[in-house]
Amino acid sequence: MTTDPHSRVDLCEAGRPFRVRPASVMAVALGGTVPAAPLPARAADTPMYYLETFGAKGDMTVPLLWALIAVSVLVVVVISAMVITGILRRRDPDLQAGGRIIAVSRPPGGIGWIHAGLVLTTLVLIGFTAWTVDLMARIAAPGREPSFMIEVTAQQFWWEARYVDPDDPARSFETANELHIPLGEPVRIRLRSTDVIHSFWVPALSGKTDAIPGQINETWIQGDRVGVYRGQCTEYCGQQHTNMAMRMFVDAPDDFTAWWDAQAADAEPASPGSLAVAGRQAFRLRCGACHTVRGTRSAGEVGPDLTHLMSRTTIASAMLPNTKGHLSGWIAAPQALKPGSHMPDTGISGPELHAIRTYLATLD
Ligand code: HEC
Ligand SMILES: [Cu+2]
Repeated sequence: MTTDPHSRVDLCEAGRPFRVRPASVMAVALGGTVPAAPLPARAADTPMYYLETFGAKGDMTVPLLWALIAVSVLVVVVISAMVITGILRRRDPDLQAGGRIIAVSRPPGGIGWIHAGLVLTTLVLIGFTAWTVDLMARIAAPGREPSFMIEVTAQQFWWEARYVDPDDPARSFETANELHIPLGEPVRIRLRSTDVIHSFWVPALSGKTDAIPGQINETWIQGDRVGVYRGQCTEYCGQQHTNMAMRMFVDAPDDFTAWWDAQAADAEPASPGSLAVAGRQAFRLRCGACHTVRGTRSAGEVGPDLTHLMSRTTIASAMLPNTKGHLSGWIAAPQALKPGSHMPDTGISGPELHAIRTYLATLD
């Protein structure tokens, strides 16, 4: 069994073709912000595209990026023009005038160009160094203190996310691979890794921060447009590095609060006597050692928390859409879909699979 490439979650999210909006690119390059044209929800959906950003942190970084691109292009153009001019204006000296060999000589005055070039390059480099250092200081901390924190633990090959309510520990909860943040609010991200070095990156919102075993790295993120943004592990971490993606939802404040409330709740108990109850028992035996469903006796810590699995749009680190078919395929043969992932093929029977899937469908 192989993965059908068309069944994967589209890189461009929501099937939206990759598109640069020149007006916003210019505005950003000139140090401004993206014009806040009223856009329908999800219009900010972008693929792994970082030249246009939708969050305070990314917005601060992008002018430097454009300036570096502009200077690099300018250098290539100027150098190419000089080389071409030199070739066209070349005069072949007559090296053997009257049978005598004449040494090649350089016309005087050329050294001035070299000095000018050196001075100019040095000034430009110093300028960019100063800009970079200043920018790094400005993006080190958000403009105001974040109201909550997400503890993200990178694992081969998925993202564990623990939302921490600073005032009410009972409202803290765990989820995986699909993160939600409220519109226009800075959120602190505390990064850990349990195995190898990974790196957290949601290009349209902010730069990269490594997740290093034995170390805690902190960063922050902010989304200023409602939408879904793709994130990706950006430090090679093993066989399924490519499929270690994530989806970051920037929600309107009310939607975010509703999402948090739903996530913090335990799973609804399955109705007695239903197939879902049989499924829950099979799940506890087959899957409960690795997966938690809050409110049940399954409390494994190896894989993603599945308490509200159905609230997620994708599974297996944004690799597959969360549909009935993909979910069945994943449970039956994770190693065929994502070879090397840490979920083993459990060899369950057809009826067991049916019961477990029916049970999982109740976890919304
Ligand atoms: C040995 C531990 C282990 C066992 C047993 C196990 N899983 Fe998993 N499971 C994982 C890991 C690890 C992942 C993350 C895989 C990845 O994305 O790379 C995962 C991912 C999943 C996901 C996707 C979750 C998401 O949001 O991405 C589902 C659904 C799932 N498992 C269901 C099951 C079911 C049902 C069973 C029992 C038949 C089961 N698992 C047994 C470890 C396990
Ligand atoms: Cu990784």
